[in-house]
Amino acid sequence: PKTLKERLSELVPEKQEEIKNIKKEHGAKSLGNVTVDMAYGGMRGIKGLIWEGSVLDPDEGIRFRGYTINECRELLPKADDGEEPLPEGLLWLLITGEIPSKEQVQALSAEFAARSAIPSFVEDLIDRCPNTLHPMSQFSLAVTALQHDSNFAKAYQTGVNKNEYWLYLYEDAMDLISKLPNVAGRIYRNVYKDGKVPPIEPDRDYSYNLAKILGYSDNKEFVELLRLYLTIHSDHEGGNVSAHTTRLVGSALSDPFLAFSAALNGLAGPLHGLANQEVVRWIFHMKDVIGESPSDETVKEYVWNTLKSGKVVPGYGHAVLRKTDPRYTAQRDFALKHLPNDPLFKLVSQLYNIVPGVLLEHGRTKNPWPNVDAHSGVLLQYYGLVEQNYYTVLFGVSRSLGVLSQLIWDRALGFPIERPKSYSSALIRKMFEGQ
Ligand code: FAM
Repeated sequence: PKTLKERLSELVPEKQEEIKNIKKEHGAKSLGNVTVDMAYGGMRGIKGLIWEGSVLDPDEGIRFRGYTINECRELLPKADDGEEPLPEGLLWLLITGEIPSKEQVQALSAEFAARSAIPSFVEDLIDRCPNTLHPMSQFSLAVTALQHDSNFAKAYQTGVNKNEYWLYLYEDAMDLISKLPNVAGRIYRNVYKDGKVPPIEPDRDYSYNLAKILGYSDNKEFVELLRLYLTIHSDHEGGNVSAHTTRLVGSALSDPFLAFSAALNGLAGPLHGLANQEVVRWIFHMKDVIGESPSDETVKEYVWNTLKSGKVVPGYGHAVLRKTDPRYTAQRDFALKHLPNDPLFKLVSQLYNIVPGVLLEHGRTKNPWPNVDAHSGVLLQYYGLVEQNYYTVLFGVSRSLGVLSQLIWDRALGFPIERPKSYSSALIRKMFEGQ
């Protein structure tokens, strides 16, 4: 069977041709109007990006290359000992648009393991971080430092032809994804354990190896959870902060390490990826205030108190989604199967029954339903990975799959440097009030 790079090499010229034709046929057509409100409102609703790997429907949620999460769970290859999809297969799907064979996925697992070592100076850098430095900051600086060995940056310096950019970008993307378990695992072991990092096993899958580095691979269910987790957090179309940042920074021809570390800094924000940490913190605080098994009434009051004190309810709401996030539902399915009687899961379920009603009554948020972050923490807690400040690192490992897949295509398709136009408020007034 073909390797991912071989298949991609066949697809690149086809896709280049397709885009040329799309631009010729439809290039002058409008994707919609841009209003002054949109310019002030975080560009919400402006259709101004092309993103091949996934499209987010407000009601149905994400589809990866046209496949829903449930379809991916069914169709993507599984490990011999598992039922959840292997994220290696999702990467193949995101890059090619095709469902890979089990053999092809196994080859990717082996490739990731083979490329997984990180330079000793990056190990030293991580080891020298104080435990009080947030894991996401350590993650970001380690990924920046991996830039040292960027194939793309080197090729650019030696004056490679731009038609070949994507080949080097591909190598960097594969290197970066492969090295993330060693980076993320080292941070975890340093901050929360004794600093000893076990080796990657060359014949195991990516999620198993990540679980092993973290110290949880003896639990098969946890490995399964990671397979699901890494699959569903990978990509959420192009406009979210981490995806758009990767695209934006990469468009300056900064290499993938620089682009992805910038994305991690965005993912570390509480309105984006840090929300999974915030959800657990908020639920623990709730338990402290109203007890382990509170009545619906007291939960409702706690939610109202959060809103009245001018804070967001973490894990609820979304800029695009208008229904329950299918990534939430997939994790809920997992919990119903593996931990139906867990008290924390019961609290999360109780919140699911109560929060949307409160948010609707509050009347501000456009989407009262839970997003992916409302559920991920409780699953990790159950298996003993209780350090919630670490959770966004796992989100980051997964997000690499989506954003780097697209970055390969950005260069293969010759997308230009991003540079939208901005106006000042004075100019807006001049334009519409004629002053
Ligand atoms: N709790 C309280 N208020 C909320 C809210 C929530 N969960 N979600 C939205 N609002 C407020 C929002 O702050 C805004 O208030 P103002 O009018 O006072 O400015 C108003 O409702 C309208 O906002 P919106 O249009 O519904 O949402 P946005 O598109 O501006 O923002 C989110 C989207 C996700 C940033 C927002 O819903 C939020 O802050 N949620 C909580 C944090 C969270 O869970 N983030 C994770 C998102 C996730 F899926 C991810 O990136 N991983």
